[in-house]
Amino acid sequence: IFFFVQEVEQTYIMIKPDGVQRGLVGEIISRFEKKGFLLKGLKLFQCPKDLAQEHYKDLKERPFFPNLIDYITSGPVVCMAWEGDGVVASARKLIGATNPLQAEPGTIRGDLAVQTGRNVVHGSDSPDNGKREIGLWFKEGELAQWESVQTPWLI
Ligand code: RTP
Repeated sequence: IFFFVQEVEQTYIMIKPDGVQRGLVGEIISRFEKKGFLLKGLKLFQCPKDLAQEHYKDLKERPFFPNLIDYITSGPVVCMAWEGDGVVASARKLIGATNPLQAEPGTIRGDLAVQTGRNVVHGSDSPDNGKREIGLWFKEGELAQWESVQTPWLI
């Protein structure tokens, strides 16, 4: 007999250096909290170049890649692991389109940003990438084990 354990979905969300510099950390965290997702990992972190390159390796042939690496390593970022049903797709909706001028009002980028190259936040684009990126940015033991104690109808 095989038991398939349904894993709870997790996504990697990162407040980029412009979000930290502009004092938007609380505002951005608040949107994911209010939505009802569970914060499983959180740290302020100065990203080394090699990690930025690994994280964005799929974009390494793109002309903006060097600028992207300089941007992500230009100051501290806030690394987060968020958990919940459908959290990957839902977080992408909360974040809004890559180009903030095309992001809907009400989304993080739609409300808080104007440039693609300064779009304040990152969110994993699939559950597999969520896993990969959390593994990349967090060491073992940095993620917290906890469940919400709120009554089910509140979350
Ligand atoms: P992210 O990975 O940061 O959540 O962004 P995304 O999926 O919405 O966009 P993606 O195409 O994966 O691009 C990653 C990040 O690269 C920067 N970018 N700059 N034309 C440009 O100058 C350009 N295009 C993309 C953005 O910071 C984008 O979020």
